[in-house]
Amino acid sequence: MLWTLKEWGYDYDVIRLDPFKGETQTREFTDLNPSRKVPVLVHGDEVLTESLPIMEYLNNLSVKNSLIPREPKNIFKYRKIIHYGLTEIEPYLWLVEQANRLKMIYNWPDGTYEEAIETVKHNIAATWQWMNGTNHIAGESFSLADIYYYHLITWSTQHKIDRPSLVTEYLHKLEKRSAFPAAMLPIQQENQEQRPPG
Ligand SMILES: N[C@@H](CCC(=O)N[C@@H](CS)C(=O)NCC(=O)O)C(=O)O
Repeated sequence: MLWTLKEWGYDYDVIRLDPFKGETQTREFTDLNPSRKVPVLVHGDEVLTESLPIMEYLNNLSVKNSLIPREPKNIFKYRKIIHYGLTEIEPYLWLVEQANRLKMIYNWPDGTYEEAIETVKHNIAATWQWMNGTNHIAGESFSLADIYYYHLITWSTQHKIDRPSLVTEYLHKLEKRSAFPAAMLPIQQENQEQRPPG
């Protein structure tokens, strides 16, 4: 979400909450988001939750520089790629987290971690073709799908899931964008040690 705010140059303030310290369980926060998840965006009277819809909301505030394709064929490709990540990759990455690093909170049966890792490996490998021979994952133009997949791929790498070199080159290309948040890499390393990714 921070990356998207920077893409359009919006002004924002960040309040960081640590779920491990109960900071997402306070009355003040659950009034904003009863599911107790970050991120939450407060924009005027609007309280917005869920990362991808927030990114799309921010996109739609900016009439120029849309990061969502506009042509029907390209919209389909963009939506398919996002939908695939949301349904076939991200839930299994969460399972990997819950059955491993967060197992003091969750109680998944033995073997869940291994099964979830295999599922992520299999499902994410099907996406490598989308980065082959094109500048960006949903076509030639940069889109919100690139931001989302940067997050998914680097998250999978934290679990030692290999990727082909063309995908590493794709990630490096994204990191060169002027709006790429410089803080993102150290935050991921910190996440790996102590907090849920996101
Ligand atoms: N579907 C949500 C997931 C967000 C999410 O899982 N956030 C994690 C941190 S990255 C969280 O707030 N966890 C706190 C908790 O589960 O108590 C989204 O896409 O925004």
